[in-house]
Amino acid sequence: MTDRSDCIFCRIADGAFGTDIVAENEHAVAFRDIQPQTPSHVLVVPRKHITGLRELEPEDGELTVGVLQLAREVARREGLLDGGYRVTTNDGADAGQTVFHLHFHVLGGRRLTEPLG
Ligand code: DGP
Repeated sequence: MTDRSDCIFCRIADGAFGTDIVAENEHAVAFRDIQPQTPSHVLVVPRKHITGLRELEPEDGELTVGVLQLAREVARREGLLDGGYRVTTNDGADAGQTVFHLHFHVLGGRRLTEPLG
């Protein structure tokens, strides 16, 4: 398990690598996935280090709303609201989670017929 100091998404959120931030709010930042699976594939991550959905606490309610609002804002900016889009998260190794900082994939730009994320 990672903590903040060796977490790649914490470092991106802190601006460490100069990764382009697509959108942000008080609770979350959004940037493009390095291995896009769809024409538009953006990751939305909370600023707070949480390893995955299973670690969300009751006191993270405001953060959760902030993250989902940013996902919707990303979809709007990417022009996905008319055609539709998918928001997914992988929680744990069996689900395919590879980065252990909670993140939501915002996927769109084509018809989604398969499992993605
Ligand atoms: P998951 O499999 O749900 O844990 O998704 C992790 C995603 O993160 C995967 O689609 C690739 C992406 N990713 C991994 N490392 C980096 C990185 O350094 N920069 C960016 N932009 N994306 C990354």
